[in-house]
Amino acid sequence: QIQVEEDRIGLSPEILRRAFLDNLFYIQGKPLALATKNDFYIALAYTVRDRMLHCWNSTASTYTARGSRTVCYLSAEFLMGPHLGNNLINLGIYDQMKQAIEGLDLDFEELIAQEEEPGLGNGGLGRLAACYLDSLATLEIPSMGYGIRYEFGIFDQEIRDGWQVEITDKWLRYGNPWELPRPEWAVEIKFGGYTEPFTDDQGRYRVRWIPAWSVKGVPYDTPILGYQVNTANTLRLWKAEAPESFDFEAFNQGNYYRAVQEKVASENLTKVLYPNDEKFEGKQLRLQQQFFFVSCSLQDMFHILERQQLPLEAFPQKFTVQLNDTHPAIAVAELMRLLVDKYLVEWDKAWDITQQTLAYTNHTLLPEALEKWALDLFAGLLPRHLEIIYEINARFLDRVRLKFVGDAERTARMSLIDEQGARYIRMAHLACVGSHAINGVAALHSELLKQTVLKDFYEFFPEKFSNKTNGVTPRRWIALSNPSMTKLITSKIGSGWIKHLDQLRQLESFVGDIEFQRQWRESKRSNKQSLAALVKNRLDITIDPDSLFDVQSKRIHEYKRQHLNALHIVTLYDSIKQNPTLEITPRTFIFGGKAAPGYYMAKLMIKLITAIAEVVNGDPDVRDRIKVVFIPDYNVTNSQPVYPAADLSEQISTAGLEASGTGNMKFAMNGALTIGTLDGANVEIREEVGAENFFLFGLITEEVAALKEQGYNPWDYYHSNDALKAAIDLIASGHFSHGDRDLFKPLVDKLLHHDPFLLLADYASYIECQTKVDQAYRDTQHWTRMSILNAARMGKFSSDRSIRDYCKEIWKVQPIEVL
Ligand code: 26Y
Repeated sequence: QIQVEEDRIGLSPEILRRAFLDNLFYIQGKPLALATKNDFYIALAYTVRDRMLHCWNSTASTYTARGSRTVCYLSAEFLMGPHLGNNLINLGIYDQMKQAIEGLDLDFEELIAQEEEPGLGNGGLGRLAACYLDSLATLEIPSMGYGIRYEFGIFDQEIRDGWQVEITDKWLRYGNPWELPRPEWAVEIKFGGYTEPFTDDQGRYRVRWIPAWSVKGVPYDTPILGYQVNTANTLRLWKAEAPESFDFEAFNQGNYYRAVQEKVASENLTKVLYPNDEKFEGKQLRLQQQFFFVSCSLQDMFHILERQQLPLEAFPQKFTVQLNDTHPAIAVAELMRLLVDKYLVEWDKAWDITQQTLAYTNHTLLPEALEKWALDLFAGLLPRHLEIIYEINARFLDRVRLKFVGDAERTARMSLIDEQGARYIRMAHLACVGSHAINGVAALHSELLKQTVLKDFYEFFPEKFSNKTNGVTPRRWIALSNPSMTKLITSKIGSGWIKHLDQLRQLESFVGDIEFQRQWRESKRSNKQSLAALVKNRLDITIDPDSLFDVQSKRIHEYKRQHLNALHIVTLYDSIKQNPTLEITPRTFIFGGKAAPGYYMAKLMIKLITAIAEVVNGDPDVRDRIKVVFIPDYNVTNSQPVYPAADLSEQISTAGLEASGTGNMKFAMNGALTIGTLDGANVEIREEVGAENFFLFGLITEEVAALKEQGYNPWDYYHSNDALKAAIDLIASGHFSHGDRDLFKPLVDKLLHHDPFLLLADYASYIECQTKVDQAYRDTQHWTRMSILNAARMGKFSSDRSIRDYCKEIWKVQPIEVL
């Protein structure tokens, strides 16, 4: 019996190996000789999961016993990335397990690479949620992630003939060993129908909602283990299923086919993640998804309250709920409905509870990303919630009128309902009114929020506003992704930095140490070598690890300006063609990123990059000076070898438009230098690493606004800069499109005639800055110094710091140690 226990918890290579073989046989049903790679992966995953389950159980019982206050992080997206490697790091058994597996003559890295990552997010916002879960667990904060278990996550990207092609992400195809379904905690979610007022038997005025249909929400739980602690929190994702019984029983008497149809319809709800980021589409299914996961999660909290026999008033003490953008903002109305209609709490008290419980994070200033639901669509799906929103609005606008007497325009601007023309519900307004705290995700962004989109709200309740600069987890983004640098750093300053990233500052004392510099370069060089091997393997392109690796990887978006980067490449290409003996620092331009399937211009940007790559890489005149690579299917898995291999990180958004950025942090932590605008967290990164270790260019936010104000004309820039004109003309001429002058015309025309993201205005400054990069890279010693200082000074951007700030200033929660 003791031996059985040991096999599930023991950490030595011998026990791990025995446990692995045991799982292979008893879970996958295969002996070593018959097992496939996937069988090995699953057996390995269960071997790791077994070692997490004690922590998970003790965590739950500790929280219950201590009556802890819980952070509930509500997010429509969790871009977790593969679990296996991360869990091995957090358990502290990566090397032991490697030894155990290699002892069986199996390729450990290959088995880790076997995992299909849960791509349940688009980009920055979803990945931030994942980093925050890691830090919450590591900091021993009682917390729960709540979201949607999409059957199909973000699409897989293939590049065919230079264009993006989307392939369905079947991540659950071979099973998911990390989740446990909890059907016993399913909840019912209602939709549609109508409401009617009535007087209850105590003579109270009440409203009854008679919904038209319902679905069942089934929770699937994944343990989230902290780094070298016993805390394992929970990510609870909801799957929609057909209801146990609604009226269908009667309705479907004898109609088997119809009954099955209903089941299919219910399950559609959580089928697929919407692949748009930062572009709102008022689709009914999307609103259903939002309400579904919010209602499931809030009902779950009430069940926990009941199970712990706590009164309703305790709700805001027991739970603090963070809304990750407005995607879960319907929580304001749903929490009010549950309190008022179901639990019979009077309005004012319910409103207190709601406000005290909720807090809202804004992630974007782009007007096209702000969610506003057409009123009739909303009314059709959530008639009772609409009434509640009207009531919230009426009471809120009364207060606005009282504070700003006679300012009818302000009242109209602040209304939860947009009534200029067709009527809409403004979800950001709902979130602001229903929350006690509102934050942006970088200092600049938080300031701009107060000056622009949320100005009226800031003037009305300034005390709600604060900044919480984003961060990323050093566990995944350094310890797991960059083992060579991790080893080197640890050899100098010990391993405390993985939990206390500020300790990286100790590296500063080695910055002048020639031997350390050499080791630093060697580590970077080996990471570049690995990426080069991957590129060779996947794309059959040879890239030189001694060239400067210049990387821009992120969602493809006009405001992120991948096409500005492309203009630089074309400019370099053109100057080599004009002067074939031109001496430049050899560079490899690396791109990665997905375009929203319906975003035509972004897809054309991908085609432009791949078209330039084709010509540049195939031109013997250029050889060995510039290479261009587009890495297909950029996701968490594929990004992990990219950050450690970068020399230069491209963070070149139009100032004022990138709320924070988090890739910028991952690159700098891994020793890349940044070329960037004063935007988002770039501002703070530059402050930390020092202006002399950062390549700054471009207009600042105020200049962008002023230029637009005075009337921006890209045409003038085109005509007054020969290099710019030459680059654009070369694209327009069909040089990169086999003579086709039409292909890139929409892109070129937009730049010449509108250029809403001011590429042409920033071009000269960007090129000049890139020339400085070119020169700086030739001074190897100095570049190495700058690289070390960048990594050494990134402590602020650990998500541990972000989470500590949230805990102290918004959530008011304390760590609870799990023994
Ligand atoms: C409304 C819907 C279409 C929608 C879906 C996804 C709207 C927005 C998004 C995603 C937004 C997003 O990822 N924003 C990014 O959040 C990061 C984390 O805070 C920031 O670092 C990054 O600057 C911001 O663009």
